[in-house]
Amino acid sequence: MIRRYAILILAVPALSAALSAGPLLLRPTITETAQVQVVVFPDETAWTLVPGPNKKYPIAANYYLKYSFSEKPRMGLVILKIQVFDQYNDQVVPFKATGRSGMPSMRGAHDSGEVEFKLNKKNDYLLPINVVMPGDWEIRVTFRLNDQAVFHGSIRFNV
Ligand SMILES: [Cu+2]
Repeated sequence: MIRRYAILILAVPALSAALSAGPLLLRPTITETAQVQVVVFPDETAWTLVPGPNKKYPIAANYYLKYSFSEKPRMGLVILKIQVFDQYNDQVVPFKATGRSGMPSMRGAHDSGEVEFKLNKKNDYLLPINVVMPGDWEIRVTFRLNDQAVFHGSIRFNV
C-alpha cells in the first residue's frame, strides 16, 4: 500500500506593523507565530479495475496485459498468470510486477502483503494466490519500470 505523507508547514512570518502614527510606546510589538500541521492522507492510489480474464488491457504506452488463472478460482491455491505484450505483440517482461491479494470486505484480514511475481521461461508473470475464504477477492497489481510505478491494477474474482 502506498501512503503519501504531506507535511504542510504554515508559517506566519514575523508580523511587523509599522504604524507611523502615534508615540513610540503605543506601537504594536513584533509578533512571531508558527504552526506545523502534519496531514496524513489515506491510500490515494487509484487502482484501475482490470476487465475479466483473457482480455487485452493497456498498462503503459505500447504495452498491454492479459491475465488468467491456472484454474477457476476456488478455495486453496490458485496461480494468477499475467502476460505482457508490446506493440509488436511479442510477449515481453520489461516490468517488475508485484501483487497483493485480500478480501476488500475484510480489509487486512487476509492481506498477502506485496509479493513479487515470478517469471517462467515463457515470460509469464506468475503469482500464487491463497484463497482461504469464499467471497469477493481482489489482487492489486503494480507494474514498475525502473522503479517507477506505471500501472496500478485491480483484478477481482469471486469464490
Ligand atoms: Cu475473509
